[in-house]
Amino acid sequence: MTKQTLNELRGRVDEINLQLLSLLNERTAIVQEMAEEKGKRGIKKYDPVREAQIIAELRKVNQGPMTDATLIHVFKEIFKVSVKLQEEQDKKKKSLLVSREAKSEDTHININGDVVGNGEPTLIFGPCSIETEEQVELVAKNIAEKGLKYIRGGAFKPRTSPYDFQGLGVEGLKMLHAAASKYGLNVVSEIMDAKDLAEALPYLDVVQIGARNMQNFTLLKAVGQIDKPVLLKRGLSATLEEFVNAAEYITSHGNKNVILCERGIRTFEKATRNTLDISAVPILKKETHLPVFVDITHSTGRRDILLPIAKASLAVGADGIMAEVHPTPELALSDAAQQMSIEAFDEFYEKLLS
Ligand SMILES: [Mn+2]
Repeated sequence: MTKQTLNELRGRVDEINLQLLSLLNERTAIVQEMAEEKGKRGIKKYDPVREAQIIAELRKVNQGPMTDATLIHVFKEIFKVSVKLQEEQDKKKKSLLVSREAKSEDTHININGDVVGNGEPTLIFGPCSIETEEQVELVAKNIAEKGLKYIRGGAFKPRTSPYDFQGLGVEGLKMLHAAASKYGLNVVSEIMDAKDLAEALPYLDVVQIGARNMQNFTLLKAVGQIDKPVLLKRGLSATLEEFVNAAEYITSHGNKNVILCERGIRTFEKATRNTLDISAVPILKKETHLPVFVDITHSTGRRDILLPIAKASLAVGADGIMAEVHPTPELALSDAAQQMSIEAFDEFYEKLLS
């Protein structure tokens, strides 16, 4: 065989490869069309009986040199192409709005000019409960002096005991909002009941949904219809799947600006108030495109380990952290044991940055 003939033969093989590619794609497109039609009529898409028939027919007409075994192998691979493509498309159709499959880029949330989820950690501090004007003023001033942009404070308090302090309601929010406005801070506060939303909204920049309300679907649907970001806390005993679905309730009702907040889960361990599920952070970051925060106060319930827990949270990819700060924690009307004093906060903040 001359070099010339060999080149000619190579050229023919190249040509056949192109034809095969084009035919395979044509076949795949037709099978897809059939799958769609079957889907509409509710017929099962994968039909192994028909596949066996096709192979039997092909064997009958196969004249070689390809052996029957090779023919079967090649056609089974060709059948797989369509099945795999179908599986991928079905998965995409079923994927949640909050999932990475639906949107691969991170969600960035612009809160009055400050962007959450862009790689720079968002730090949210403030008292457990809003108690007095002086209290929130002191904390707001200290937060602003650090150059931070957010203050938290509870006005509607979901307390374990009905006899514990229940919060100041909208009056409390007005106090927090006044202090925040004075120092240029954004307000993060929890709403427990959809009926309070309209009255409270003018005083809020981020609406928090607490752990105990993570599956309050009426409330989730209601905050899905507002135009302010929602910080959704993970329920006390909620799986990540339940957590992500709760976020989906909000986004599917129109509000795309959801922040997920891991706050510890219930386990047998008693050394901390809850057990911080640190692995939840990278998992949520991987499976969803939403910003993920960690509430280091409620997950631990311990002032003495806030700093390493904050560092760990940021190290595993958290977009932000939340912690409680009170001018006189020992006199606080809620969560007295776990809030940082202003002095402790100064030290914490300095060490967090170093
Ligand atoms: Mn608290």
